[in-house]
Amino acid sequence: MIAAFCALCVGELVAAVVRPEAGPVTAVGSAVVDRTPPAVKEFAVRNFGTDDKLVLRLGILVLLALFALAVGVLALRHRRVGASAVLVFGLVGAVAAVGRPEGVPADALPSVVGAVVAAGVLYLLAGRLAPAPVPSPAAGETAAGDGAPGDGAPRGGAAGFDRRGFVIAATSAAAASAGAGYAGRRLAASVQAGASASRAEITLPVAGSPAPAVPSGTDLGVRGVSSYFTPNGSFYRVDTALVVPRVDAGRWRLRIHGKGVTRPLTLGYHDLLRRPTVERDITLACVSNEVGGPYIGNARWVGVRLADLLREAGVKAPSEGGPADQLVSRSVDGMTLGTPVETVLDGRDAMLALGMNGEPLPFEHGFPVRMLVPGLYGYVSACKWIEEIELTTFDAYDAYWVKRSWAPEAPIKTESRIDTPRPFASPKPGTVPVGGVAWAQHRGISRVEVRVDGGDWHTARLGAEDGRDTWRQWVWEWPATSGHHTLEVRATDGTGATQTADRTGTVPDGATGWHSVVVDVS
Ligand SMILES: Nc1nc2c(c(=O)[nH]1)N[C@H]1C(S)=C(S)[C@@H](COP(=O)(O)O)O[C@H]1N2
Ligand SMILES: [Mo]
Repeated sequence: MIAAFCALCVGELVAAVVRPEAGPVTAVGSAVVDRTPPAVKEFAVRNFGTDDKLVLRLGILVLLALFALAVGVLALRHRRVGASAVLVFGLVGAVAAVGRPEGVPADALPSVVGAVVAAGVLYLLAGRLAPAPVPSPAAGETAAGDGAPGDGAPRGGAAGFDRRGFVIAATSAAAASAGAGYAGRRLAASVQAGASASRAEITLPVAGSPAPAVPSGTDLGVRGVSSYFTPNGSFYRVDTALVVPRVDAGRWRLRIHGKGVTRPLTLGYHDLLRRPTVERDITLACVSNEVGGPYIGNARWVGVRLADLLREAGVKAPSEGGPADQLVSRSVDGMTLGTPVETVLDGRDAMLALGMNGEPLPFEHGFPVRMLVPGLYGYVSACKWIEEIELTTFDAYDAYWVKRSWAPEAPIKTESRIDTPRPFASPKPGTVPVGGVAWAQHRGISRVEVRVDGGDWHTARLGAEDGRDTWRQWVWEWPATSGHHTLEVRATDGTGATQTADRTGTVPDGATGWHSVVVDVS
């Protein structure tokens, strides 16, 4: 266990120099994420929510501890074999780190160096546990097994080993490891401080094209209904990053290139700040959001119109004869997302966002720059920590989630959610406000209806429309009578299409069905 602890601490220290994402636990965790089948991923998202990353880390640590115990027992009998087993673990970490989409050979270093040091520590500590030479005529030679076949088992029982020597060595190894781990943390923090400072220095521009004023009555002010704007601190977060990338805005670059790009562009953060900016209210939703789920939020974003940049680079939509139908965005952590070029150029407010609800993007939400395309689920549009845009075709390339059985194209489905009353609430008989949100980004919401126990549909009152790229609040005053009741909601979008009752899961392109809530009026 001490040797394993040592491996992790030394690994973290080396990772602080190489790259925080290359730390052994993070590397193995990321490799697991990359290979998780959709069903398991959905299970994790459903049961652990945003804590899924913590659960993954803890799982890896528990497994590692069990292996460490097994290797420790092995090392008591066969020191060299035990020490070699540690190296094998280092290899696993190294392969995991280098095998990540953004992996480079240097990413192997944290695991390799950690394992080599830990193998040495295990070898030494196991040696201290071996029986000391007993000065008796019966013992012809020392019994310290060093792994040579046949001589491993400590003879003479536990009595003979150098207890004092072991305790001193073990304590020193543990203390030195903790020191290395602490140094690693400090070093990583000081590296990140540069990114934090670059974010603190930013003053967002006043958008040349400000968001239209939010009409009064957009927020109905019904207790229990999601606020119209979602504060950054409670905005859902979905990504594969076990370590949130901290990019220094001053060093950030975005490259736009690929098929049909006649003028490739490389832009820095300040190049973007100098361009015409737009401010828009857009509701972002995750394809992993189950019916009634929490992975949706609405914010005011400031950014640069993506279409302007693409036009400048010479990009034409497929309908104009352009050769590329897919825009692949790539992030600093190797995530890839594929977006239809036609959609980005169809006039909607697709943007490279710099600001979220009045501040520079939080690190968790993609600082310094992320992409947003109103109307598309996040995994096909909302690349955080973006650093590259490549024009290609859907035939030529499958993005990260498409390789993992999600659909290549995924417009957001018309959906609605009951926020109040909560499931299994027990309101008193009388007027009970039933309320929530409904969304069909870029088509808008035209009607929301509620029914009780499968009865007639009642039209809910809608919050004023801020724009068709955002969700709308709704409320219906329910004359509630005593007893168990099932409330159901459905929305109709701006094209006149009503949300389907058919229940489907989130894979491959978003869940459908009506959200229902059971309450007990008493
Ligand atoms: N780099 C990167 N960008 C990403 C992701 C990711 O895993 N990595 N996840 C996408 C998904 S699935 C969604 S739903 C949105 C979520 O954005 P948020 O975390 O800011 O809410 O980001 C998208 N952008
Ligand atoms: Mo998502």
